[in-house]
Amino acid sequence: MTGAGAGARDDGIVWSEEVARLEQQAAEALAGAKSSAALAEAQTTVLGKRSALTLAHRDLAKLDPPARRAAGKAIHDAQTRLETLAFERAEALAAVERAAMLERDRLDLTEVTRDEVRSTITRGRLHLVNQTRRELEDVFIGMGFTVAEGPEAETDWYNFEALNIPPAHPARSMWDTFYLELGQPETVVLRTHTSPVQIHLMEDEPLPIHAVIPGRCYRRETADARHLPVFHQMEGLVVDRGITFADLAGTIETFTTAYFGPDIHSRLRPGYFPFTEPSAEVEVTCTICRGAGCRTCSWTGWVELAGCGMVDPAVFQAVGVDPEEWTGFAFGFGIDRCAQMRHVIADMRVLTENDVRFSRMF
Ligand code: FA5
Repeated sequence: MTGAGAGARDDGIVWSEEVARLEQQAAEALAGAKSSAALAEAQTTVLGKRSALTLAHRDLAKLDPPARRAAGKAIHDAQTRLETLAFERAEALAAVERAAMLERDRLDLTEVTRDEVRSTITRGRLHLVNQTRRELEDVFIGMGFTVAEGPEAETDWYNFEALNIPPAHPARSMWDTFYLELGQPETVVLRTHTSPVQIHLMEDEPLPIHAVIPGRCYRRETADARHLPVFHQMEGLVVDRGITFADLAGTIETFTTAYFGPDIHSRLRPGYFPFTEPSAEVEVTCTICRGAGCRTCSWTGWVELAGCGMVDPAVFQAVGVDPEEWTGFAFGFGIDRCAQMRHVIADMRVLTENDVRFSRMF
Protein backbone atom coordinates (compact mmCIF):
# COMPACT_ATOMS: atom_id res chain seq x y z
CA MET A 1 0.00 0.00 0.00
CA THR A 2 1.87 3.03 -1.28
CA GLY A 3 -0.43 5.57 0.40
CA ALA A 4 -0.31 3.65 3.67
CA GLY A 5 3.36 2.88 3.32
CA ALA A 6 2.74 -0.87 3.44
CA GLY A 7 4.34 -1.80 0.09
CA ALA A 8 2.84 -4.24 -2.43
CA ARG A 9 1.49 -7.16 -0.49
CA ASP A 10 -1.14 -9.68 -1.38
CA ASP A 11 -1.86 -10.78 2.16
CA GLY A 12 -5.60 -10.15 2.73
CA ILE A 13 -5.21 -10.03 6.51
CA VAL A 14 -2.52 -7.36 6.35
CA TRP A 15 -4.77 -5.35 4.01
CA SER A 16 -7.80 -5.48 6.26
CA GLU A 17 -5.69 -4.57 9.31
CA GLU A 18 -4.16 -1.66 7.44
CA VAL A 19 -7.55 -0.40 6.25
CA ALA A 20 -8.91 -0.69 9.79
CA ARG A 21 -5.95 1.30 11.11
CA LEU A 22 -6.47 4.05 8.53
CA GLU A 23 -10.20 4.14 9.25
CA GLN A 24 -9.52 4.47 12.97
CA GLN A 25 -7.12 7.37 12.38
CA ALA A 26 -9.58 9.07 10.05
CA ALA A 27 -12.50 8.64 12.47
CA GLU A 28 -10.44 10.22 15.26
CA ALA A 29 -9.58 13.20 13.02
CA LEU A 30 -13.28 13.73 12.17
CA ALA A 31 -14.45 13.37 15.76
CA GLY A 32 -11.74 15.72 16.95
CA ALA A 33 -12.77 18.60 14.64
CA LYS A 34 -14.02 21.43 16.86
CA SER A 35 -15.72 23.59 14.20
CA SER A 36 -17.38 23.25 10.80
CA ALA A 37 -14.31 24.76 9.16
CA ALA A 38 -11.97 22.33 10.95
CA LEU A 39 -14.25 19.45 10.00
CA ALA A 40 -14.17 20.45 6.33
CA GLU A 41 -10.39 20.44 6.47
CA ALA A 42 -10.29 17.04 8.21
CA GLN A 43 -12.72 15.65 5.60
CA THR A 44 -10.39 16.70 2.79
CA THR A 45 -7.43 15.09 4.57
CA VAL A 46 -9.06 11.74 5.35
CA LEU A 47 -11.57 11.36 2.49
CA GLY A 48 -10.24 13.61 -0.27
CA LYS A 49 -8.39 12.66 -3.46
CA ARG A 50 -5.03 12.59 -1.70
CA SER A 51 -6.16 10.79 1.45
CA ALA A 52 -4.39 7.58 2.46
CA LEU A 53 -7.51 5.50 1.82
CA THR A 54 -8.04 6.89 -1.67
CA LEU A 55 -4.38 6.45 -2.59
CA ALA A 56 -4.54 2.86 -1.29
CA HIS A 57 -6.79 2.05 -4.28
CA ARG A 58 -3.76 2.43 -6.54
CA ASP A 59 -2.03 -0.57 -5.01
CA LEU A 60 -4.97 -2.89 -5.54
CA ALA A 61 -3.81 -3.64 -9.08
CA LYS A 62 -0.86 -5.52 -7.66
CA LEU A 63 -3.08 -8.04 -5.82
CA ASP A 64 -4.59 -11.33 -6.98
CA PRO A 65 -8.17 -10.92 -8.16
CA PRO A 66 -9.80 -12.43 -5.00
CA ALA A 67 -7.56 -10.39 -2.66
CA ARG A 68 -8.15 -7.27 -4.86
CA ARG A 69 -11.92 -7.66 -4.53
CA ALA A 70 -11.74 -8.12 -0.75
CA ALA A 71 -9.37 -5.20 -0.23
CA GLY A 72 -11.39 -2.93 -2.57
CA LYS A 73 -14.55 -3.72 -0.63
CA ALA A 74 -12.80 -3.09 2.69
CA ILE A 75 -11.64 0.34 1.52
CA HIS A 76 -15.04 1.22 0.08
CA ASP A 77 -16.88 0.16 3.27
CA ALA A 78 -14.46 2.14 5.42
CA GLN A 79 -14.99 5.25 3.28
CA THR A 80 -18.78 4.89 3.46
CA ARG A 81 -18.68 4.62 7.26
CA LEU A 82 -16.39 7.68 7.45
CA GLU A 83 -18.70 9.70 5.21
CA THR A 84 -21.63 8.92 7.52
CA LEU A 85 -19.54 9.91 10.50
CA ALA A 86 -18.50 13.16 8.82
CA PHE A 87 -22.13 13.95 7.99
CA GLU A 88 -23.28 13.36 11.58
CA ARG A 89 -20.40 15.40 12.96
CA ALA A 90 -21.22 18.26 10.54
CA GLU A 91 -24.84 18.31 11.73
CA ALA A 92 -23.83 18.32 15.38
CA LEU A 93 -21.29 21.12 14.88
CA ALA A 94 -23.76 23.22 12.83
CA ALA A 95 -26.36 22.94 15.62
CA VAL A 96 -23.84 24.07 18.23
CA GLU A 97 -22.66 26.94 16.04
CA ARG A 98 -26.24 28.05 15.27
CA ALA A 99 -27.08 28.12 18.97
CA ALA A 100 -23.92 30.11 19.71
CA MET A 101 -24.78 32.61 16.97
CA LEU A 102 -28.32 33.09 18.29
CA GLU A 103 -26.97 33.66 21.76
CA ARG A 104 -24.45 36.16 20.43
CA ASP A 105 -27.07 38.08 18.44
CA ARG A 106 -29.69 38.05 21.19
CA LEU A 107 -30.62 41.58 22.20
CA ASP A 108 -30.87 41.90 25.93
CA LEU A 109 -33.30 44.80 26.02
CA THR A 110 -33.32 44.88 29.80
CA GLU A 111 -29.78 46.20 29.66
CA VAL A 112 -30.42 48.87 27.04
CA THR A 113 -31.75 52.27 27.96
CA ARG A 114 -34.48 53.90 25.97
CA ASP A 115 -32.00 56.45 24.56
CA GLU A 116 -29.67 53.69 23.44
CA VAL A 117 -32.54 52.00 21.61
CA ARG A 118 -33.44 55.31 19.97
CA SER A 119 -29.88 55.82 18.79
CA THR A 120 -29.48 52.31 17.32
CA ILE A 121 -32.86 51.78 15.66
CA THR A 122 -33.56 54.04 12.68
CA ARG A 123 -36.91 54.57 11.01
CA GLY A 124 -37.47 53.11 7.58
CA ARG A 125 -38.33 55.40 4.70
CA LEU A 126 -39.81 55.33 1.22
CA HIS A 127 -37.57 54.29 -1.65
CA LEU A 128 -36.28 57.28 -3.62
CA VAL A 129 -38.45 56.35 -6.62
CA ASN A 130 -41.59 56.37 -4.47
CA GLN A 131 -40.57 59.65 -2.86
CA THR A 132 -40.10 61.10 -6.33
CA ARG A 133 -43.45 59.75 -7.54
CA ARG A 134 -45.15 61.50 -4.61
CA GLU A 135 -43.29 64.75 -5.25
CA LEU A 136 -44.27 64.72 -8.94
CA GLU A 137 -47.88 63.97 -7.99
CA ASP A 138 -47.84 66.93 -5.58
CA VAL A 139 -46.54 69.28 -8.28
CA PHE A 140 -49.23 68.19 -10.75
CA ILE A 141 -52.01 68.22 -8.13
CA GLY A 142 -50.95 71.81 -7.43
CA MET A 143 -51.51 72.51 -11.14
CA GLY A 144 -55.07 71.13 -11.03
CA PHE A 145 -54.47 67.52 -12.16
CA THR A 146 -56.10 64.47 -10.56
CA VAL A 147 -54.17 61.21 -10.02
CA ALA A 148 -55.34 57.99 -11.72
CA GLU A 149 -54.00 54.44 -12.08
CA GLY A 150 -54.15 51.64 -14.63
CA PRO A 151 -53.25 47.95 -15.02
CA GLU A 152 -49.68 46.74 -15.60
CA ALA A 153 -50.80 43.81 -17.78
CA GLU A 154 -52.50 45.15 -20.90
CA THR A 155 -53.93 43.73 -24.07
CA ASP A 156 -52.15 44.55 -27.28
CA TRP A 157 -55.07 46.81 -28.13
CA TYR A 158 -54.55 49.19 -25.18
CA ASN A 159 -50.74 49.16 -25.26
CA PHE A 160 -50.46 49.56 -29.04
CA GLU A 161 -53.45 49.49 -31.36
CA ALA A 162 -55.67 52.09 -29.70
CA LEU A 163 -52.58 54.31 -29.57
CA ASN A 164 -52.40 54.26 -33.37
CA ILE A 165 -49.72 51.53 -33.46
CA PRO A 166 -51.30 48.68 -35.47
CA PRO A 167 -49.62 45.23 -35.68
CA ALA A 168 -46.46 45.30 -37.81
CA HIS A 169 -46.23 49.11 -37.49
CA PRO A 170 -42.50 49.95 -37.54
CA ALA A 171 -42.94 52.06 -34.40
CA ARG A 172 -43.48 48.88 -32.37
CA SER A 173 -39.73 48.44 -32.42
CA MET A 174 -39.54 51.58 -30.21
CA TRP A 175 -40.70 49.34 -27.36
CA ASP A 176 -39.09 45.93 -26.77
CA THR A 177 -42.00 44.08 -25.28
CA PHE A 178 -42.51 41.32 -22.69
CA TYR A 179 -45.46 39.16 -23.74
CA LEU A 180 -47.45 37.15 -21.18
CA GLU A 181 -48.53 33.58 -21.85
CA LEU A 182 -52.23 34.42 -21.69
CA GLY A 183 -54.84 33.87 -24.37
CA GLN A 184 -53.71 33.94 -28.00
CA PRO A 185 -49.91 34.31 -28.44
CA GLU A 186 -48.67 37.92 -28.25
CA THR A 187 -52.01 39.39 -27.21
CA VAL A 188 -51.28 40.29 -23.57
CA VAL A 189 -48.24 42.37 -22.64
CA LEU A 190 -46.57 43.89 -19.61
CA ARG A 191 -47.20 47.52 -20.47
CA THR A 192 -44.21 49.16 -22.09
CA HIS A 193 -45.38 52.64 -21.10
CA THR A 194 -48.20 54.29 -19.12
CA SER A 195 -49.83 55.67 -22.29
CA PRO A 196 -52.47 52.84 -22.46
CA VAL A 197 -54.06 54.42 -19.37
CA GLN A 198 -54.91 57.40 -21.61
CA ILE A 199 -57.27 55.04 -23.43
CA HIS A 200 -58.82 53.66 -20.21
CA LEU A 201 -59.45 57.19 -18.95
CA MET A 202 -61.05 58.38 -22.20
CA GLU A 203 -63.24 55.26 -22.24
CA ASP A 204 -64.27 55.45 -18.59
CA GLU A 205 -64.22 59.08 -17.47
CA PRO A 206 -66.41 61.99 -18.51
CA LEU A 207 -64.63 64.80 -20.39
CA PRO A 208 -62.83 67.09 -19.73
CA ILE A 209 -59.86 65.16 -18.29
CA HIS A 210 -56.84 66.63 -16.52
CA ALA A 211 -55.04 63.62 -15.03
CA VAL A 212 -51.61 62.23 -14.25
CA ILE A 213 -51.03 58.49 -14.05
CA PRO A 214 -47.92 57.16 -12.27
CA GLY A 215 -46.95 53.52 -12.72
CA ARG A 216 -44.47 50.78 -13.44
CA CYS A 217 -43.44 49.88 -17.01
CA TYR A 218 -41.51 46.96 -18.46
CA ARG A 219 -39.19 46.71 -21.45
CA ARG A 220 -36.86 44.00 -22.72
CA GLU A 221 -33.85 46.23 -22.30
CA THR A 222 -30.44 45.74 -20.74
CA ALA A 223 -29.93 48.00 -17.75
CA ASP A 224 -27.40 50.79 -18.21
CA ALA A 225 -26.65 54.20 -16.71
CA ARG A 226 -30.00 55.67 -17.93
CA HIS A 227 -32.20 52.58 -18.48
CA LEU A 228 -33.79 49.83 -16.41
CA PRO A 229 -35.93 46.94 -17.69
CA VAL A 230 -38.50 47.80 -15.00
CA PHE A 231 -38.95 51.52 -14.48
CA HIS A 232 -41.64 54.10 -13.74
CA GLN A 233 -43.42 56.74 -15.75
CA MET A 234 -45.77 59.60 -14.93
CA GLU A 235 -48.26 59.89 -17.77
CA GLY A 236 -50.22 63.10 -18.19
CA LEU A 237 -53.41 63.55 -20.20
CA VAL A 238 -55.41 66.71 -20.77
CA VAL A 239 -58.52 66.58 -22.96
CA ASP A 240 -60.58 69.73 -23.08
CA ARG A 241 -61.94 72.29 -25.50
CA GLY A 242 -59.43 74.64 -27.12
CA ILE A 243 -56.24 73.00 -25.79
CA THR A 244 -53.14 74.03 -27.79
CA PHE A 245 -49.43 73.19 -27.95
CA ALA A 246 -48.80 76.38 -25.92
CA ASP A 247 -50.73 74.77 -23.02
CA LEU A 248 -48.50 71.69 -23.27
CA ALA A 249 -45.28 73.73 -23.39
CA GLY A 250 -46.44 75.91 -20.46
CA THR A 251 -47.33 72.84 -18.39
CA ILE A 252 -43.94 71.21 -19.02
CA GLU A 253 -42.11 74.44 -18.20
CA THR A 254 -44.10 74.95 -14.98
CA PHE A 255 -43.41 71.36 -13.95
CA THR A 256 -39.65 71.38 -14.62
CA THR A 257 -39.22 74.69 -12.78
CA ALA A 258 -41.28 73.50 -9.80
CA TYR A 259 -39.49 70.15 -9.50
CA PHE A 260 -35.90 71.02 -10.47
CA GLY A 261 -35.80 74.69 -9.50
CA PRO A 262 -35.31 77.72 -11.75
CA ASP A 263 -31.65 76.97 -12.57
CA ILE A 264 -32.30 73.86 -14.65
CA HIS A 265 -32.11 74.27 -18.44
CA SER A 266 -34.87 72.37 -20.22
CA ARG A 267 -35.86 72.25 -23.88
CA LEU A 268 -38.43 70.67 -26.19
CA ARG A 269 -37.06 68.93 -29.27
CA PRO A 270 -39.13 67.62 -32.15
CA GLY A 271 -39.85 63.92 -31.64
CA TYR A 272 -42.04 61.17 -32.99
CA PHE A 273 -44.79 59.15 -31.29
CA PRO A 274 -47.61 57.51 -33.29
CA PHE A 275 -50.19 58.71 -30.74
CA THR A 276 -49.30 62.40 -30.70
CA GLU A 277 -48.95 64.94 -33.50
CA PRO A 278 -46.91 67.07 -33.29
CA SER A 279 -44.64 65.24 -30.85
CA ALA A 280 -41.68 66.39 -28.81
CA GLU A 281 -39.10 65.21 -26.33
CA VAL A 282 -38.37 67.04 -23.07
CA GLU A 283 -34.69 67.27 -22.25
CA VAL A 284 -32.73 68.84 -19.42
CA THR A 285 -29.04 69.71 -19.18
CA CYS A 286 -27.26 66.67 -17.74
CA THR A 287 -26.81 67.43 -14.04
CA ILE A 288 -23.88 65.02 -13.74
CA CYS A 289 -21.57 66.96 -16.10
CA ARG A 290 -23.58 70.24 -16.23
CA GLY A 291 -23.76 69.94 -19.99
CA ALA A 292 -20.08 69.27 -20.66
CA GLY A 293 -20.71 65.67 -21.77
CA CYS A 294 -20.19 62.48 -19.76
CA ARG A 295 -20.90 58.73 -19.77
CA THR A 296 -24.38 59.23 -18.23
CA CYS A 297 -25.62 61.52 -21.03
CA SER A 298 -23.70 59.59 -23.72
CA TRP A 299 -21.52 62.68 -24.19
CA THR A 300 -24.41 64.85 -25.46
CA GLY A 301 -24.77 67.15 -22.44
CA TRP A 302 -28.57 66.56 -22.46
CA VAL A 303 -30.79 63.89 -20.86
CA GLU A 304 -34.28 63.05 -22.08
CA LEU A 305 -36.93 63.14 -19.34
CA ALA A 306 -40.16 62.68 -21.28
CA GLY A 307 -42.00 62.28 -24.55
CA CYS A 308 -45.05 64.48 -25.21
CA GLY A 309 -47.32 65.94 -27.86
CA MET A 310 -50.86 66.80 -28.94
CA VAL A 311 -53.22 63.80 -28.86
CA ASP A 312 -53.49 62.43 -32.41
CA PRO A 313 -57.09 62.54 -33.82
CA ALA A 314 -56.72 58.80 -34.64
CA VAL A 315 -56.51 58.10 -30.88
CA PHE A 316 -59.63 60.17 -30.21
CA GLN A 317 -61.42 58.21 -32.93
CA ALA A 318 -60.37 54.85 -31.39
CA VAL A 319 -62.20 55.77 -28.17
CA GLY A 320 -65.13 57.64 -29.74
CA VAL A 321 -64.11 61.19 -28.75
CA ASP A 322 -65.00 63.83 -31.34
CA PRO A 323 -61.72 65.48 -32.47
CA GLU A 324 -63.70 68.41 -33.89
CA GLU A 325 -64.91 69.31 -30.42
CA TRP A 326 -62.05 68.17 -28.18
CA THR A 327 -58.28 68.62 -28.33
CA GLY A 328 -55.67 67.55 -25.87
CA PHE A 329 -52.08 66.91 -24.97
CA ALA A 330 -50.25 64.05 -23.33
CA PHE A 331 -46.82 63.48 -21.82
CA GLY A 332 -44.89 60.64 -20.23
CA PHE A 333 -42.07 61.49 -17.81
CA GLY A 334 -39.60 58.87 -16.58
CA ILE A 335 -39.90 59.01 -12.78
CA ASP A 336 -36.59 57.21 -12.22
CA ARG A 337 -34.95 59.54 -14.76
CA CYS A 338 -36.35 62.62 -12.97
CA ALA A 339 -34.96 61.29 -9.65
CA GLN A 340 -31.63 60.58 -11.34
CA MET A 341 -31.24 64.12 -12.70
CA ARG A 342 -32.59 65.85 -9.60
CA HIS A 343 -30.29 63.95 -7.21
CA VAL A 344 -27.29 63.81 -9.58
CA ILE A 345 -27.08 60.00 -9.76
CA ALA A 346 -24.52 58.98 -12.38
CA ASP A 347 -25.87 55.44 -12.81
CA MET A 348 -29.54 54.57 -12.49
CA ARG A 349 -28.81 50.95 -11.57
CA VAL A 350 -28.17 51.97 -7.95
CA LEU A 351 -31.94 52.49 -7.66
CA THR A 352 -32.47 48.71 -7.81
CA GLU A 353 -29.63 47.59 -5.58
CA ASN A 354 -31.35 48.35 -2.25
CA ASP A 355 -28.08 49.26 -0.59
CA VAL A 356 -29.14 50.90 2.68
CA ARG A 357 -26.14 53.25 2.57
CA PHE A 358 -27.62 54.69 -0.65
CA SER A 359 -31.24 54.67 0.62
CA ARG A 360 -30.24 56.57 3.77
CA MET A 361 -29.00 59.48 1.67
CA PHE A 362 -32.57 60.52 0.76
C1 FA5 B 1 -42.91 56.78 -24.16
O1 FA5 B 1 -42.87 55.79 -23.41
C2 FA5 B 1 -44.19 57.50 -24.50
N1 FA5 B 1 -45.30 56.73 -24.04
C3 FA5 B 1 -44.19 58.89 -23.87
C4 FA5 B 1 -45.31 59.74 -24.34
C5 FA5 B 1 -46.46 59.85 -23.57
C6 FA5 B 1 -45.18 60.42 -25.55
C7 FA5 B 1 -47.53 60.66 -24.04
C8 FA5 B 1 -46.24 61.23 -26.00
C9 FA5 B 1 -47.37 61.34 -25.25
P1 FA5 B 1 -40.33 56.97 -24.28
O2 FA5 B 1 -40.07 55.58 -24.68
O3 FA5 B 1 -39.44 57.99 -24.88
O4 FA5 B 1 -41.79 57.38 -24.62
O5 FA5 B 1 -40.22 57.07 -22.69
C10 FA5 B 1 -40.58 58.25 -22.01
C11 FA5 B 1 -39.60 58.47 -20.85
O6 FA5 B 1 -39.58 57.33 -20.00
C12 FA5 B 1 -38.15 58.65 -21.28
O7 FA5 B 1 -37.91 60.00 -21.66
C13 FA5 B 1 -37.42 58.28 -20.03
O8 FA5 B 1 -37.44 59.36 -19.10
C14 FA5 B 1 -38.27 57.16 -19.47
N2 FA5 B 1 -37.76 55.85 -19.88
C15 FA5 B 1 -37.96 55.19 -21.04
N3 FA5 B 1 -37.35 54.00 -21.05
C16 FA5 B 1 -36.75 53.87 -19.86
C17 FA5 B 1 -35.96 52.84 -19.25
N4 FA5 B 1 -35.71 51.69 -19.86
N5 FA5 B 1 -35.51 53.05 -18.00
C18 FA5 B 1 -35.79 54.21 -17.34
N6 FA5 B 1 -36.53 55.20 -17.85
C19 FA5 B 1 -37.00 55.05 -19.10
